[in-house]
Amino acid sequence: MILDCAGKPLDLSHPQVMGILNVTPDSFSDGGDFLAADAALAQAKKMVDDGAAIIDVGGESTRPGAAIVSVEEEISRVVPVIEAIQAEIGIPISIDTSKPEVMRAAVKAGAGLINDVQALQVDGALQAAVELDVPVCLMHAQGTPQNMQDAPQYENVVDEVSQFLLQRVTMCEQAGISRDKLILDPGFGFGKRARHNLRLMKNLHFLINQGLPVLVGVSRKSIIGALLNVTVEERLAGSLSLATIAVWQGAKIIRSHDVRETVQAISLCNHVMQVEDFD
Ligand code: PT1
Repeated sequence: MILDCAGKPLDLSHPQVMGILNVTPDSFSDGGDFLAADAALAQAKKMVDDGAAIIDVGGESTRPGAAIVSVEEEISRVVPVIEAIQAEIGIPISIDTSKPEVMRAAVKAGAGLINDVQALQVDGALQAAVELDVPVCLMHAQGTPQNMQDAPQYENVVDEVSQFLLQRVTMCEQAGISRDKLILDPGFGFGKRARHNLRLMKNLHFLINQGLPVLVGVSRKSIIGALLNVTVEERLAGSLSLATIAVWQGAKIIRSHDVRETVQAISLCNHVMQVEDFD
């Protein structure tokens, strides 16, 4: 299955890595647009060399407790970077945003997929996605990054997350986005306790069985820190382990900071999945 991301193909016939390109002041200097875009371009090129199939550009952090960024600020961060990398790399670019104005500016600059941690629930986002006519990743979150870890609660996290995502798929279809443009993501770390994340991971096949490609983002997340008691710099092994568990169940896209290592892990996993049982 190949997704058309504004003219650039994303081959989902085997699992792929989405490289994370954060364009926030704490990632690439600040303010100085050209320098920031230059450093971001270098990192994007490295991720392509390392085997990324898509680059996810984000101008607003969504980690727990992150600050809100204005539309203008977010656009001024992501657009120069998207323009710079779109001109030089051949793989699709996704825009990690929930704001319709940012979606429009980013796709105009060359992004070919909308990655929305609020699943197009912000006013105007669904309409923007319809008009932009690019694939969309719909993610589940309970609450907002500002409050989501305060008191996450579920009766049945697997059912609730799946039902939410399927409702959003229906909303998209009714608005005119065909389901073959949609990707689902349970939203690890977005309003979930460790046990909720673990149940979602254990039962990921349930979401995968709904028939749409599933994206998983666990790279360096605090669930790894909480369970292994490791700092954010020490979370590579944990990230690869969770990525492998996800791919084993059929996840098609792994969002990762560590592209090279993640490509290797999921490649081996895929070899095991694909091997014939007998000569
Ligand atoms: C994700 C994701 C994302 N994660 C998609 N987009 C982030 N589709 C940004 C922590 O617990 O999983 N899927 N865009 C990053 N967000 C977080 C959330 C980062 C939680 C860290 C944590 O440490």
